Amino acid sequence: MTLVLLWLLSLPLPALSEALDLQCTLQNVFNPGFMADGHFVIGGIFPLHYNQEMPDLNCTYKPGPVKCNGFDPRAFRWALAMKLAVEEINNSSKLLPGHTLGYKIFDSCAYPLTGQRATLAVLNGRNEADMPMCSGAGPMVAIIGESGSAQSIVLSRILRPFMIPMVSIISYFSSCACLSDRREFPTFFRTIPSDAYQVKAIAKLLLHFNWTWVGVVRGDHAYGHFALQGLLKELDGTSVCIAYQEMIPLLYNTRRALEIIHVINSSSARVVVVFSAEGELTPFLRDCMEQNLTGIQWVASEAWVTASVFTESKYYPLLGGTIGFGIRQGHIPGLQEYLMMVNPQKYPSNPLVQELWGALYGCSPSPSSSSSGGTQLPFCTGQETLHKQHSAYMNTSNTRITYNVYKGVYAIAHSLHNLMSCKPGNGPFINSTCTDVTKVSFTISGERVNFDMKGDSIPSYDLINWQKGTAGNIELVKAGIKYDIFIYILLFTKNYNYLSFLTSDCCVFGKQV
Ligand code: TCR
Repeated sequence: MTLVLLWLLSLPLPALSEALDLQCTLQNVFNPGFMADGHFVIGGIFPLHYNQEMPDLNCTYKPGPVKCNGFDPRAFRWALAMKLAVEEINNSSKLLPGHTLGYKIFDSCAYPLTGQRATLAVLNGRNEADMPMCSGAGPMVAIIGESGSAQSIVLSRILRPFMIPMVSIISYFSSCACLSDRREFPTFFRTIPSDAYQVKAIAKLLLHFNWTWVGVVRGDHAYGHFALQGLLKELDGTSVCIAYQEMIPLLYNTRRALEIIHVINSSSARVVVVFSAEGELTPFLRDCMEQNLTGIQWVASEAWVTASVFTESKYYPLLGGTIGFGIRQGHIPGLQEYLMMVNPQKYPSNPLVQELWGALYGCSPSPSSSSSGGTQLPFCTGQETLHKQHSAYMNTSNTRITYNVYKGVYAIAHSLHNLMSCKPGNGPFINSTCTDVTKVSFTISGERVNFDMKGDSIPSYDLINWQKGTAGNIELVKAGIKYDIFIYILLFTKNYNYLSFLTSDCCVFGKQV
């Protein structure tokens, strides 16, 4: 802290004012990936890169800009789903007639600190009076984001002191039960169910299969922490006991991973519940493979139970039989065609589209850009055709998170629509006023969407089981196939046993049962 202060004081005056002048410059150094004007603007924050390179902060010279590495085509698909939804709404004569939505989409690099910068950048220029130099757009009404719970906590905390009640946050995959606390996160909503329901379901699953001795591994973040606490609470007083609780460190290190693998190996518990996101789990599972870990029945949290990176055949001995609850999927009409229309020729000055080409084809349509490692990629025309095999970007067969993003944008549009078509004196709130945007309810892709008092959506999960595919790869199979499991049924009729249809031949298991 003192060092930073000394560094600031040692700067010549113009440099000092430059360092302190945040007004509007964020917009320049931190450009939105996509933006469009409208009567109302929606911000979007997506983890368009896997990670970021921390600038050297030794305070002997001005730190360089943050560099984000590892472009994520899947997150790019989420961002485009937001853009598609906005464009659909703007073309609709029924929803928000006479008004347009604009958007500004930013990258959080899957990291809370960069997410914080993205939040400030989204808010910057919120209205002309506040930021005269950053004019041009309508008022910011909501933010679609953030991704991980840790990032959403940061985002909500930044917005809260400004008391901007209109700026609601609608997250597409922050599932931490902690975010349901209305006092702490008053404007937070989400289109993913709270983990409070998932841990109830996992506890039921363990009891259903009589898996009474289990280990738990979790990531080092709000998601992992609260999911573990929730599960412990659900299992309290049942016949299931926890053999160990281990944490994969945020900054992955193999030494610690080997210790965890040793604990798993030497415990007699053969069932391991893992609350982790796919990115951080990848190096851990690679180390598990190297250590030849087998015979484990993995219970996957929703964040990795549908992760396509683990479906290669080499993972079968380790992961075959994995079971867990995945969030409901939904169909987005026209998404595939929309994604196919994106190419570097159409967006010549958008660096993200250039990076998409780098990630999908290993080539660069602009001679000056290079890959994340700094090496020059071979040149390509930008006219290459997108195929179904570019699955990280093009796979729209079972959209879950993408669908959550899409639903979030529609939720905002319906709220605004209700707000504007409400007649004063006929509104549903105190003194029949029309002020609450939170009471929104609509149908999309055959699903009724609404939020409870805590901003949570109605939970519904698919039970997913990893079975051997014909090519030796892993196939994600919906166990009890015909059924979607609507867990909320259980919550309202307490004794409803929603797993009762699962017979012992429903699934493949990773351990001898
Ligand atoms: N909630 C996690 C992050 C996460 C995720 C995902 C990441 C969830 N589902 C799917 C990638 C893909 C669930 C969190 O941090 O809240």
